[in-house]
Amino acid sequence: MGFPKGFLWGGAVAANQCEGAYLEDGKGLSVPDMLLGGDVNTPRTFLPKTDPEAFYPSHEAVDFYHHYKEDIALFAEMGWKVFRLSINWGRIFPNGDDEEPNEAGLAFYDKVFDECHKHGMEPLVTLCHYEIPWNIVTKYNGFSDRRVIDMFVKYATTCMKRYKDKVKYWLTFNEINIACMGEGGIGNLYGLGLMDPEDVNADHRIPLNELKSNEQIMFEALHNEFVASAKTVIEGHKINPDFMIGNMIAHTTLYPLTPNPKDILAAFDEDNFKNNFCGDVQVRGEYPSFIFRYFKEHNIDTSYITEEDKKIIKEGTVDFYTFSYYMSNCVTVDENAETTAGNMSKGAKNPYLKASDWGWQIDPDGLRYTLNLLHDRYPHTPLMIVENGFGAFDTVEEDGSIHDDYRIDYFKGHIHAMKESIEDGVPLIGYTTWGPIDLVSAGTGQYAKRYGFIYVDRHDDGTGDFSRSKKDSFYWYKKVCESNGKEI
Ligand code: BGP
Repeated sequence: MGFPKGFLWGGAVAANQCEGAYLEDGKGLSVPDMLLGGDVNTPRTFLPKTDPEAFYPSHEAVDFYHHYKEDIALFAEMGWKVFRLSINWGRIFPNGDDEEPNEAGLAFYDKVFDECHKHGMEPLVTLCHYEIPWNIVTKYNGFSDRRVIDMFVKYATTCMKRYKDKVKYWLTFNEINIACMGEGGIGNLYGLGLMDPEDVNADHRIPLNELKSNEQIMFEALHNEFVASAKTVIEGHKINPDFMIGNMIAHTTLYPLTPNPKDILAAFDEDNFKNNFCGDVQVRGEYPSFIFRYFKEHNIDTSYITEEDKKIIKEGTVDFYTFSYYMSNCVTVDENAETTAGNMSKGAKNPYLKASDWGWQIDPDGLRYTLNLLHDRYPHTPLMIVENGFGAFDTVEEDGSIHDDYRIDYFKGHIHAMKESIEDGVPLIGYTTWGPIDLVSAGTGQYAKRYGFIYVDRHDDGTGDFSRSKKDSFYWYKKVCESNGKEI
């Protein structure tokens, strides 16, 4: 059977991780602009005071802002049908709460989308890939303030009206469930624009209501994102009924570590909380029953979920479900079990899997399993994988070549799993690999954690001339796209 005709092959980036030009043409600061680079062992940290020595990787990133023509031409050379990118909210509304949009920001994305179409590629636009304007963090404490719902919807509809003939595919919030991933500080700041009250550096933080727990505020903020997302779907379809508007979930597949029924149930509960809760709200249009047990046990007062909100969430269900897939983890009740070193989603170590240098366990079979689970759960909803890739240290040979066979192996396994899932009857409509061009890592802020088919000469010590070159994987992925997945 193989991949269907018109399958959307491509790649995915986020504005804050590739654009740079962080204050150019009227852009305001957004969350990642305030985060320092980290390394393999140190997660990114937030630095409130301006330190001239500090290195903020998003400020220049890989300078896509000035290289977009060259980069899009390289993507097209690989035979892509779709390019997933985000609009940087702060380019359009620099403070998030501005009256009027910033024309220079809108004009930049006009040029980017025109360039995509020139090369026969559809843009797939994420409206918020962690790029919450910094002013919304400091003035409103992110999405915990209901007023931010309408700021987001205004921003989203401004973009949808402007690009209604240029962009058909839209995603509302990147990895909306990051809040449930146990990431704490940076996870909440990225996903919800919430400053961690425990963060001693957080001198911009506005005082939280002392009567509310952090978790209470987190769930309220997440709820406000659900409402903002659903309103965007409703308004978007009025702007152009042909729009396909999706959600985006960080899916870390979870297995019980042993056949102990206690492990099975622990994995089941964790899977529901981390992977299914947000997707259920956005696809089925209502909060799943299991989450109310969690709310009860954690003393979450759910009176913030109004009848009006429920109607909006019901009406604004997504047209397709998209997700990132990098790894699987195991779950156990055994507190002494060995854990993975992963910085994003920790879990028990699976003795059958190898891991990347960052501890992310490599599991292509888990992708077939996941696609089938999702199809079972949401039988009438098309699925798309919008992130999958292998972060690695690459070596540039003397002649400039880069032999990244480890990356090719990773992709081969996962694309094979996609093929198998299509045989299983899963309605998979597309695949955009993560970081097709090297960019700044979201979790660690490193350049050294490279994902690209295209190498960028830029390093964590601030050196490099931003020149682009093709890795071996570039030629390999080109064959995949051009043969519609026949040659892997
Ligand atoms: C996802 C994010 C991306 C991306 C990717 C890889 O969570 O949506 O922005 O960066 O993970 O993670 P990292 O950059 O930490 O390797």
